Amino acid sequence: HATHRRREFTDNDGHPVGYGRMLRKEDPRFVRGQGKYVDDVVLPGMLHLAILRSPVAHARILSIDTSAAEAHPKVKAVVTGADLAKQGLAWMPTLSNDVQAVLVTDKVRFQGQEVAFVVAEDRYSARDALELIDVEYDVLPAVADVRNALAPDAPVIRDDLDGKKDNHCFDWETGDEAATAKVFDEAQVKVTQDMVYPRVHPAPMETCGCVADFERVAGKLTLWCTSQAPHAHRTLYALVAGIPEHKIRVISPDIGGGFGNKVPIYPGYVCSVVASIVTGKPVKWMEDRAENLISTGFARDYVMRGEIAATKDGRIQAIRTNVLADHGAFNGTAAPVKYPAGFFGVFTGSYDLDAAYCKMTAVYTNKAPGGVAYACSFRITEAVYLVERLVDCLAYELKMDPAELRRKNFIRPEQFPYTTQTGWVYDSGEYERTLDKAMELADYAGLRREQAQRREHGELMGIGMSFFTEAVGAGPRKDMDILGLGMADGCELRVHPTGKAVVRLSVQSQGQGHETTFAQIVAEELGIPPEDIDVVHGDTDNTPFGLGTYGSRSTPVSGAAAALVARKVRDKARIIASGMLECSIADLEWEKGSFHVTGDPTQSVTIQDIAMRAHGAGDLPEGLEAQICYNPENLTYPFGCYICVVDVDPGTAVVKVRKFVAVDDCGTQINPMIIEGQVQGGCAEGVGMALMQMIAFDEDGNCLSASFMDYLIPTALEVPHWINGSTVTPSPHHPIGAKGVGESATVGSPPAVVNAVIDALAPFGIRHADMPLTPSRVWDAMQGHPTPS
Ligand code: PCD
Repeated sequence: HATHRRREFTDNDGHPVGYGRMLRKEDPRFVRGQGKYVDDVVLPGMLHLAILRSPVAHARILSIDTSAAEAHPKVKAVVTGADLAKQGLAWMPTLSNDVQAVLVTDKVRFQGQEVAFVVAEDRYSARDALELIDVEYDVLPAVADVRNALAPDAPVIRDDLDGKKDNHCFDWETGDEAATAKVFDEAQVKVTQDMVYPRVHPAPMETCGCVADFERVAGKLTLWCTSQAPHAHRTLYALVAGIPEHKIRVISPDIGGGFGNKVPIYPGYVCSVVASIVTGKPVKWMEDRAENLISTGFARDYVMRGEIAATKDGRIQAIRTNVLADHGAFNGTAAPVKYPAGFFGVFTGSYDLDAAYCKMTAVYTNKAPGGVAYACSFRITEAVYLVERLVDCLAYELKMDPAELRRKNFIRPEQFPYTTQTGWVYDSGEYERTLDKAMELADYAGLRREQAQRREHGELMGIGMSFFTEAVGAGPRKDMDILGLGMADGCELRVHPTGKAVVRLSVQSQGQGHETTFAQIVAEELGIPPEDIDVVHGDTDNTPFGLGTYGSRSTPVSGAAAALVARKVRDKARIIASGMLECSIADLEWEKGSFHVTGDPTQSVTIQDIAMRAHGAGDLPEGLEAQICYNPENLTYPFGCYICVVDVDPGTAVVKVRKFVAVDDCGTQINPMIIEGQVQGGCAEGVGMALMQMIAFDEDGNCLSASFMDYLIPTALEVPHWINGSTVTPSPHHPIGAKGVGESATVGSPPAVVNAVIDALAPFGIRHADMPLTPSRVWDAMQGHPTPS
């Protein structure tokens, strides 16, 4: 593993180069309030767009009267679905080959759906004018509970689809049904558990929005947009709106968090583009918080029945699951097309099984569309929750320690690369080492002793563990594309004459620190200090094509591209160096940003010398630059072990997370400080999902979680001081051995927290209760009747 060796070295002047805990280059800008977000874009003559949203979940539109709004002195245009339909723009494709209404033409299908828009001189007038639009709704019964969606008398939501007579969306299965049934039939121990992963929302700090500027003379559209995938968005606008692709420029400036929420194309973006074309002026649209929560991509919403089969002494043999998936009114899931259930197939977890099977039924409901991968590489969060809860249920029935049960069933190091029963090829892993480290950091044995003592006094202390394996870095082009666009990434690198460099990425950061870490990757390969390397991203006119940032794919895909493009530049530098040192290429050795003649370190040239020479007088054919496109051969499979300790107040049922240990293995680490930040943020989100959050609906389809008064975001008060640890098991197929990590904690932490709460409630004979474990739900569980979710 020579290429995986950590080389924390300094350049000739003693500056650190390459991997390590470097402070983030972007932070001086952010902490001084100098970030430039979409809402900071102000153009001359810019107009403002506001969207009228449906107050009801399911209704035919009988009439829309826009005359009063049009008469408002500051209003420039009012547009309805009927107007868009005339241009063939009333419907748009979703990322999963469904269609979604841009503005309602026939009937409303979820509360908050886009009905009309107003363009006015300022934001306030646009919003005021919404109130002047008169819409007559003929309200229909709504399907709000996924379990009722397929009832024979359920109202048909998608009657726009040809011949559609029910709310069925798709069926999907994976694994071997017969082989799994056989294992279950013969198994000594079988445990079945129903569980719900409730609908949650990414709720990034910055809501979605854009500024569309269509220049009539040039015929060019510039769209500043909160997008996690500017290149993919550009191509889709070109295909749908018919504007030639080179006449569209998508700029994703600083983004205040994405978490999957900014992957889809929302009606608001399309409306803004239309508005700019119609008015000939730049048009800004920014959602408010309620709009973001009720209408943009939700996540999860899986109703799962899990079954686990094992021997009496705790060898897990098979897992089987049946899932009812709520996809809302339009299937807006963002996942590679061949994977309608995302990467849910990894529900076999970190364990060596004999068989596995999943059957899934997806349905439409009168709820907002989505199914985005909220800090989750395409449904891995649901998969990990399922298996990690099931393992704890099994431990409960076998009266075994959950940590030992896991250890006993791990895929062993010598089994990698390991093909799971559902066909995923895990690249590398050393699970036991990570488990040991977490148990040591948490003092697991000590915690169990303390728990036993506290229980004697009626105290409810719980210890929960989860061990997860993720599949991130989509993905191999042969299997993975989104609407026909293969999931490879480009990268371009130029070294300027003075030895400073610029690297252009096709991915786009939403706060992860790419300006730092991608400079570090190039620095590691070229020996140029990261401070001297500028990272350009988020502008389709200035970066190579690629599929964007989600599913923790930047490091696995673009990170590989950055390393390889730097090696390509280094190969060019080597040729130039051989000319400068008048020796053959084979006689050159590379070290710390310089080449020297083998056996004579005094005969050397630095990468900076070479850069100047590459651009100097003489007959060298080209400068010092390169470009590549990287198509990953496999996904990367990071893993980790999380241990959570909670105390439940026996009088109020309030859960307090007291301690949380997270040991992550993401292969080679570029910046351990950033990795810890990623993990801590994701753990906080996990505590939120496990204990506080849910996008809830009443039976009429009214969204009950449309503000942060109802949809709770964990703060420093609700989370403990995190304890981070790591192990390093490089990916064998990634050029620098790195795996993704951005979503590991959101994936791994909810089951750890829930397992801890259930463990605390053991004295009540509780085996399961559904998230979010709010005081009322925990209280109900303590009374012996967990709330049905
Ligand atoms: N890293 C390092 N090393 C390794 C890995 C990694 O250092 N080995 C680092 C990098 O570089 C970056 C980070 O870390 O910086 C991350 O990475 P990744 O894993 O590759 O990822 P990305 O792609 O970059 O990103 C993405 C993610 C996601 S996906 C999400 S959700 C979230 C995360 O990211 N989001 C966010 N994180 C974050 N952070 C912030 N701040 N913000 C945000 O928004 Mo999805 O699918 O979209 O749902």
